[in-house]
Amino acid sequence: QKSRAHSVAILGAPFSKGQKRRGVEHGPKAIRDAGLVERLSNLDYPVHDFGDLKFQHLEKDEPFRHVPFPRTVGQANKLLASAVSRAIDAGHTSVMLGGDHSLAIGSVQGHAQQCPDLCLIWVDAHADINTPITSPSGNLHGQSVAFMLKELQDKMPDIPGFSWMKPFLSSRDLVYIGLRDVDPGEHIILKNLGIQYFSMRDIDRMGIQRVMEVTFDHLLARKQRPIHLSFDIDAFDPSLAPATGTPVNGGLTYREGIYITEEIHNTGLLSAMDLVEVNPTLGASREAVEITASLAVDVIVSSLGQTREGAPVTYQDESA
Ligand code: Z70
Ligand code: MN
Ligand code: MN
Ligand code: MN
Repeated sequence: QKSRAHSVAILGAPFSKGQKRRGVEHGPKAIRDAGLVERLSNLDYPVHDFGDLKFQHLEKDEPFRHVPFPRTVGQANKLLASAVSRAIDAGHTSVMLGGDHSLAIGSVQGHAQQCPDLCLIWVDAHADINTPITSPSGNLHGQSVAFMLKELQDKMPDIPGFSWMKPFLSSRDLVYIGLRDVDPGEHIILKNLGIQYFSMRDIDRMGIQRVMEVTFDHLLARKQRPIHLSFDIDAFDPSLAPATGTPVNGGLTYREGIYITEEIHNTGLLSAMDLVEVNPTLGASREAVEITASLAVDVIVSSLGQTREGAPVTYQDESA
């Protein structure tokens, strides 16, 4: 499998109002401090770090029902969507550093502005597919996918802050990997829409290699298309990724997580990715934060082509 030598755009998204715990807005700094740019420069790509987006925090932002900060989250995602769209348009592979997972709304929407036929791989302990009606918490980071899906359009109320976007993704163009904490309303949606998902139980039964085969059969058999990878660090077992807001026992091993990203790289189709929910204020120790951030870097460099088996020598030649 060959992949075009793309440049990489890093977009920091220091934002936490998609959930109620502060601190996840420091995720981009923690991931950069863990050596992201140096590790990427070992690969064959030019890396453009565009720094952190500057999000506004609105003074007046009344909850919508029990959903907090709807306008702040909507406006942040609008800004992020245009940044991702510009990065893709300029020929980069977009790497968005969160921030909480509500940011996937803007990241995937901005990617879809340039690549309307994209497909989405969502690696997470959670399905993040509650509607504002089904959500037990109200938190928008548990609702990101519901904003994207065309099939949920008439289940979604008009939420202030989101009039700039319309649902753009079909439920058959989405696959989940790593689920183990799914709310009752989410389970009904997954089943009603026939969404392809692989829970941790499915990974136990099938093995990660078969899970990835079926994932690509489902998404790519009809045609090759750009992939958006949205990776929530809480997909990993809490022993590997302790510094996150909602750790759930029984998560991905290191090798399962890296196998997922190696296989995605090997398709040659990765076009944008998110790495979200690293919260450096939640680790029990400095080491807990550092292993979480370092794991995030491993996920990103593996998605972009770092291999465990080494690689042939390549020569830097921009004219090639
Ligand atoms: C729950 C909700 C969630 C991440 C928690 C949890 C969602 N289903 N996502 N942590 N990353 O509030 O909707
Ligand atoms: Mn998530
Ligand atoms: Mn999660
Ligand atoms: Mn090159």
